[in-house]
Amino acid sequence: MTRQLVTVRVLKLTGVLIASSLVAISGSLPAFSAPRVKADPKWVSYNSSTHVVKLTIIASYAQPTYNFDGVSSGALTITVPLHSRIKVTFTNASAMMPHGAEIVKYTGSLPGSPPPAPAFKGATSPNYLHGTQPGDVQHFSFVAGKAGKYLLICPVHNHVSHGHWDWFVVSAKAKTATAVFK
Ligand SMILES: [Cu+2]
Repeated sequence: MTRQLVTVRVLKLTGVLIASSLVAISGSLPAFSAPRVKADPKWVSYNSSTHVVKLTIIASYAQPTYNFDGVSSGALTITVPLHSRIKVTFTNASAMMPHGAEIVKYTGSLPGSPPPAPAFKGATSPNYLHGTQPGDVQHFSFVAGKAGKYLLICPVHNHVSHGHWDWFVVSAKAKTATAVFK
């Protein structure tokens, strides 16, 4: 009896290992087929005295897909108060390819390549058209000076068409900064 139980447990463990391997393999497929891993809510914070938003953006987070903070294609909406200063820590967690970050005005459709200029002065990762190299961490900062609907995009060639974008909203009504996942 005991021996049988042990066998079952080993089989279960093997099953888990196989499942993990499948997840790892499917991670190389487009983002919509990959499991979702959401960011830590602490990655967005707002200081109402200094009007500073601290924002952590990680490209290719937790899985090797075209994602920001784990999600793609508009599944993340970051909202910040109008006139706040956004201090971004941007990490490219991909082991394979460059990724960047840029805030652009939403015009009713997704931008092509090359992308338009940033919506606010300084609202890109450094060298954004070429992206940040795998494993690198960079910082950039800008003032969200005009209310409206914007996109957080990866400006690297054709990445938007692979789903590498999310929403960025500048709100005159917002009292704090938030990140909402679909
Ligand atoms: Cu990208």
